[in-house]
Amino acid sequence: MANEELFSEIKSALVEFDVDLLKGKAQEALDQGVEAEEIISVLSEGMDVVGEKYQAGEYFVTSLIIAGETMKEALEVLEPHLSGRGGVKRGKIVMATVAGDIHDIGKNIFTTLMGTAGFEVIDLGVDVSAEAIVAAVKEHSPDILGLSALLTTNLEQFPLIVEMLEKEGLRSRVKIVVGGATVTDEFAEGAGVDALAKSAVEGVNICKAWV
Ligand code: B12
Repeated sequence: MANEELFSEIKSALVEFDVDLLKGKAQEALDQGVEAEEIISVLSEGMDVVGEKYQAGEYFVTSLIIAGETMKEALEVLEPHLSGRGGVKRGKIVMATVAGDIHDIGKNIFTTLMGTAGFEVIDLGVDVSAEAIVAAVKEHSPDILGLSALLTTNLEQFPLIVEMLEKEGLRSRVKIVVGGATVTDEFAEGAGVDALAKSAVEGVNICKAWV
């Protein structure tokens, strides 16, 4: 299939950090009528390849940084094409990447999609302490709390946040969705959150069903 070839070119351009080629290929895919959301999934697969190369010792931390920057450049091409649903305000979400973790590309994709789906997004940023997250839930009374984590060493922030919300009497007032490449179903279940989304698109669908 023609798309498959283009998708594989997009992945290689990302893995080789060829920003110009990547932007050109992303635009080509858009011109061919491929949905921006689908191109983001292809880019995420490319990021997995970068992660594998890092794990194999073929790439270093600097490569991860460059990959992150390359991905952000490609997202700039795609963001104006994400399907919006102007006007309707569906609900409010407070979003954060948990303490100790500075990965924000996945979080940003999810918050962008949530914004275009009509949600009011309060993005607390990265490396956000459990205390600050609970304080934001108290202050903003969101319908949903979204948490992102990519480091297995920091996943224990999820049950900690759930416990703190329970202590404050806030847990029953907010739905919690978590995401991030290293979060497993078993962990999410044990952490006491309401849902784990394997992708940003899946996350948006879960939130739409809730609100
Ligand atoms: C780019 C990258 C970085 C960049 C991040 C730049 C940035 N601005 O985000 C930098 C260089 C900073 C970095 C640093 C490190 N990284 Co790093 N990084 C990556 C890499 C290659 C890609 C991550 C990414 O952006 N993926 C693309 C996005 C789109 O995917 P995603 O985040 O999973 O998000 C998608 C879904 O999961 C979902 N999603 C994500 N969050 C949420 C939340 C909600 C609520 C919902 C609904 C959905 C959702 O939506 C997205 C789109 O579908 C991954 C490898 C990988 N396969 O993930 C390693 C990886 C995550 N890093 C890793 C490591 C080890 C590190 C470092 C410790 C390295 C070091 N020695 O310094 C540091 C830690 C820094 C810190 N304290 O956080 C490991 C983690 C291993 C582990 N099991 O814990 C990985 C898995 C690489 C590997 N294979 O070893 N990293």
